[in-house]
Amino acid sequence: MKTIASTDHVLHFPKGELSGGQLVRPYECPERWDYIAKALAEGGFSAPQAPEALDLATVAKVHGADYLHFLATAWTLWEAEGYEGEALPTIVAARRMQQREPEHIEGKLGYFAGATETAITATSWQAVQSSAACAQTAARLLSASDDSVFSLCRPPGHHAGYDLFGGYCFLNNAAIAAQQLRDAGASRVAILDIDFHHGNGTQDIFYERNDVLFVSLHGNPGHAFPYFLGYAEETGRGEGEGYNINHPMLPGTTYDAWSEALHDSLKRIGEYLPDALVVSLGVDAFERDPISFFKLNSDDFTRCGQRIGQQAMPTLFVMEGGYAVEEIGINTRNVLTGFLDA
Ligand code: OKP
Ligand code: ZN
Repeated sequence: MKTIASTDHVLHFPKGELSGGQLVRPYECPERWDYIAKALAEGGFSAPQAPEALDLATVAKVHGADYLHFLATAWTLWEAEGYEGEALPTIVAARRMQQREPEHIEGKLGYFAGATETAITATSWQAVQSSAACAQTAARLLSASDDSVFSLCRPPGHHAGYDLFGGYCFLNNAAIAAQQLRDAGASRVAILDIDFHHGNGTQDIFYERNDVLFVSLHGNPGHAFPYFLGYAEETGRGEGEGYNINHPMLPGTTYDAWSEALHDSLKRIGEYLPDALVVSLGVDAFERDPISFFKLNSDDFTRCGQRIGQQAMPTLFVMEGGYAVEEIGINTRNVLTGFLDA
């Protein structure tokens, strides 16, 4: 299994994340990438390959043009105001307010904010594009001939909606991979999201489409970020009706219950007969993750990978979350080795 990764990830590392009423060192930090790369090398995986250039035409099929223009110019506009800190949204386009993009950068940040913890820095956009390029390159390899590929994306992507950033995400790497697979000839693509958090951005992007099935296992939105999406009754709309499946689970969920949802998800995915599977691979369902509440242990991640491997589908793993930094490498590698050993 090849790994696609870009050292550009270091270009996105805000000094502050708004958490617990403070600006703290972000949970989503560059060491996450280092630990994963190290664990893969120690596990005998081949050295990561750099991505090809990102094709923004593919990105423009899953994100709005105004949103992409905002991401590309946000820092310049922010800096021009003479602000000292990093660009953080302080207001959002809430209920009963105009959904209209303002001229001022403060307003633009709020208009495109899906959450307010995530800062934009001078070099974030380059890191974000390189992260998406990893997913797109991995998808090209899968379309060409590889059976499975791992895209070591950082920053992650599954909270990035059609025109929303937040939850550490800017471009939806898994969605870009799925779109790339479609454009290269796949008739149907399934996305399995096993990150602890609901992939609200991915759901948003494909909610009215039946060519991409989205299935997610995550913390119940009544208790967990992103709080405002991810309930079981969200099943898709229009042509997409029936092609969105959510498995919300409560605090304390262990592998016994979690794996039942996994088995159900993979059964539904099998029935969909996809030409390819994209796995949004977060390992924050881990029992010692600092911001999550499931109870999977490191061996459970191996079992999870084995179960995914039993589908025997062309599979692209896209890195999402995981914040128990010292264990993120082992847990990620366990999923991949479990998959390969299935
Ligand atoms: C991104 B991914 C910490 C709260 C964190 C944002 C979580 C984003 C998770 N005080 N809220 O899905 O792993
Ligand atoms: Zn997560």
